[in-house]
Amino acid sequence: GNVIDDFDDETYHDYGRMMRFMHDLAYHHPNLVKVINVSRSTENRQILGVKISTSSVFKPAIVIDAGVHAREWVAPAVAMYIMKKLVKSAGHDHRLSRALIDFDWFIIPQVNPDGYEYSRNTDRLWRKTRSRFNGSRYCLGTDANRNWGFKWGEAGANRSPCSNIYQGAHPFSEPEIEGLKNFLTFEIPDLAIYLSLHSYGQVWLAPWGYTGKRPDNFGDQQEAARKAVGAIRKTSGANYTFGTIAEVMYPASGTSIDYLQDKGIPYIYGVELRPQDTTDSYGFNIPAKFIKPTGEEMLEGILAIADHALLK
Ligand code: ING
Ligand code: ZN
Repeated sequence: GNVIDDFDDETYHDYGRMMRFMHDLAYHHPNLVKVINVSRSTENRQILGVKISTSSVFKPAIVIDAGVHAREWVAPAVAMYIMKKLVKSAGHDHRLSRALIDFDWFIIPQVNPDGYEYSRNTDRLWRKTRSRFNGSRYCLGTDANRNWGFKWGEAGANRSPCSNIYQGAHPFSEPEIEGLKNFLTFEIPDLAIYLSLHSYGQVWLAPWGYTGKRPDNFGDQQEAARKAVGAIRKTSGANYTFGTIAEVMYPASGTSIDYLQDKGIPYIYGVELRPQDTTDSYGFNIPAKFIKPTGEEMLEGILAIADHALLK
């Protein structure tokens, strides 16, 4: 084998292993892959991603982030699966090569590395970052998906640092999120498609989260999402439901989804990956053998969105 094949798709790797793999990809595919520096965490871990691109001219971008919530381990694993698959398929698989010609791909698999390592080593069900604010002696961490500066602190967020949906001391208080926002704003001139990977429940989510109302372009977003959900079903048989965050899940303010919708990005989705069951199954502890099928179906879903976006 080689260092690329040796990265096991069926293991929940630690943060350091994932970052090494991204450096390996860039080293062995210098004309296709670059490691990008997105931000640093509270505990000073680097938040890295890869840019996969066949040209030095900017193209419309697809951005995929994962690991915003620490315990949702399948999400970073799926992000790693997708980047490996794309790079290995370049110049071999026609459809994926095409997708690399049409778009610049940015994959940021570990937005919350401090939380992820804490979930691995100390508290499996940890969700938040690991920041600490004055006034909170006992409770650490902010919900990184309540910290964005659009409708911050409204419905579905909490002001108590002890809450699992704590919004943070102020918008973009988390260096992880401030850095990601700046990266998206200043380093990506034409953001066409943004997906944030979470788990679990098998739900394909569109804006808004802060209100039950639907955005003006909901019809087009829904059309694209229906194609994605259809492609997933065709790939694996898995059933994903679609709707807005507030409609299908619950109100949630300060998410990346709402922030980017407000900025006018055309295709923005949050995806709750496998498993589906909310009562009696694996939940966040989905076994590693499900990484591959979840990654395969998710890649098909994203390609369906990409096809749709190209037609517009
Ligand atoms: N669920 C999300 C949450 O932040 C969500 C709902 C997902 C909102 C994707 C926006 C984007 O509460 C989980 N599982 O964290
Ligand atoms: Zn989540």
